[in-house]
Amino acid sequence: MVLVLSLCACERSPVADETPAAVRTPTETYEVRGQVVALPSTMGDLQIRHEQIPEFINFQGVNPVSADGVRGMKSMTMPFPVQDDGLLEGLAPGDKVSFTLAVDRENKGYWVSRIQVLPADTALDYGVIDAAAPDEP
Ligand SMILES: [Cu+2]
Repeated sequence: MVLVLSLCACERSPVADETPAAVRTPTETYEVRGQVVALPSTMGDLQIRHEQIPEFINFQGVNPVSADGVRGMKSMTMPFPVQDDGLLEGLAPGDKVSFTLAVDRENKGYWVSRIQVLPADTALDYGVIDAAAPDEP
């Protein structure tokens, strides 16, 4: 396993943004719940309205607390690159989902590495919505 990983590292592009997410190693992963707002299109990435991520560590290595006392990343609607387009199969706007957010802090990148549709009657709790990232389009 170690050998495979080091071979991958040798083949990596030196430019972080050109490295497919699938061959990057995340510094952190988070299990997050939310709702699909829009599928990827020519306009951009998969959009998910996600619940608060209390343990989130930002690119500066800090687990922030907002002025109104919310720890980590507040609930918001934001774009997510996906590790593999296969993850999007059968996914539709409005679906409630559980997903793994992978973060590579060193290269300031993040992506969805796993996604699973939850039952439609799943109750989501968005708590305090981030005003800087408006929830409604
Ligand atoms: Cu967010």
